[in-house]
Amino acid sequence: MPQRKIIHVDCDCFYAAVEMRDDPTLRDVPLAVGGEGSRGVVTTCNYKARAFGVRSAMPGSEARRLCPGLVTVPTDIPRYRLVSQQIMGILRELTDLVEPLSLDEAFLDVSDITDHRGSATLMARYLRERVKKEVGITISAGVAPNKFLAKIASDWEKPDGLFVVKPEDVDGFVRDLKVEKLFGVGQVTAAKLHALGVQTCGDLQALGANVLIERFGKQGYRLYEMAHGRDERPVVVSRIAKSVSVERTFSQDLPDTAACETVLASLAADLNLRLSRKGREKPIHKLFIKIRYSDFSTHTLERVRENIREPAFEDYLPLLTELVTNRERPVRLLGLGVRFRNDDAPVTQLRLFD
Ligand code: TTP
Ligand code: MG
Repeated sequence: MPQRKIIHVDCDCFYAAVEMRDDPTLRDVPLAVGGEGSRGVVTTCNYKARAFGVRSAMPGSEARRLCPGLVTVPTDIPRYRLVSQQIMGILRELTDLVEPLSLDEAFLDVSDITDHRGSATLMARYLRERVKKEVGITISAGVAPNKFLAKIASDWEKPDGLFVVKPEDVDGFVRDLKVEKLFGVGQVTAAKLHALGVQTCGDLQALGANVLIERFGKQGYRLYEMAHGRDERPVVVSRIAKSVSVERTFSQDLPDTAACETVLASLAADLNLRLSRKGREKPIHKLFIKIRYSDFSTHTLERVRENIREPAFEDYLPLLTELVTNRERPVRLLGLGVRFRNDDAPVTQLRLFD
């Protein structure tokens, strides 16, 4: 397998960074997002607040005890989501192979990108600069031959940092790497490893695969692989919900299209129920209809229909009329659906699946 080039980017104190960007009075004070009042917990805080020991998931009361001057603001996820979309958009201009892990974090596989002289380091530098200039917040980046090292690398020089683990540096880098840094190693596993005298990946290597598999099963093998800096997990471009649909198979074939029209209304009602649960906020781009005849031949038709919020029976009737050429043919299944406008991802990304 040829050497891969993976970039991991992670925004610095993301929610807090957005708040500081949008309100200059918050820039020079210790700031927590969430945790106001007596009950809430801090979602994140800026680096000034971290100097006092404030952390994510800490009750607000404890955070204020540690940092009496702490300013708190309420969380505003819709706003962070917009910023996130803008950042992901910049990443996707470089490559389609972007795997977001959360609003503020993503892996990119740039192995085949020839821009920036094909240098992943230059690409990461470029992404950091663009996000800073166009979005107004800082991101940290890690560059490495695989995901787990790239993720560790992005954290290495945080905040506003870039760290590169070159293929030839992997051995040296992992040798002294603390096992706590490994993916999937929490307090429990770390304690077990410490009990075996293991502190670093070098110690893990020395312990050997057999002992690790014996003690930790499948995870033991993964630990052994990571201890050598190996991780073959691909960057996965996640599939976004692109459509919502309902369909119904009839226990007795509907004799003709007239009969179909009578069930169309109840199908439309079902569809709206699903939509209200699954994606009323997403803008509809197309309506589609599906029909399967008694001989199992299946036909679909879709038409662009924007600016519809609750697609109704009347909206689907023209599609049915257009699709059906023989109104007397018995129908076994009828389905309706909507496709959403895809604001999050470029069309090229969808090609991977379509
Ligand atoms: P992180 O990337 O873990 O943290 P961060 O971006 O705030 O800070 P860092 O500079 O260390 O990367 O999480 C991203 C966002 O997710 C964070 O801004 C707020 C949210 N979040 C929570 O809501 N609860 C949590 O417990 C954590 C860890 C994060
Ligand atoms: Mg972050």
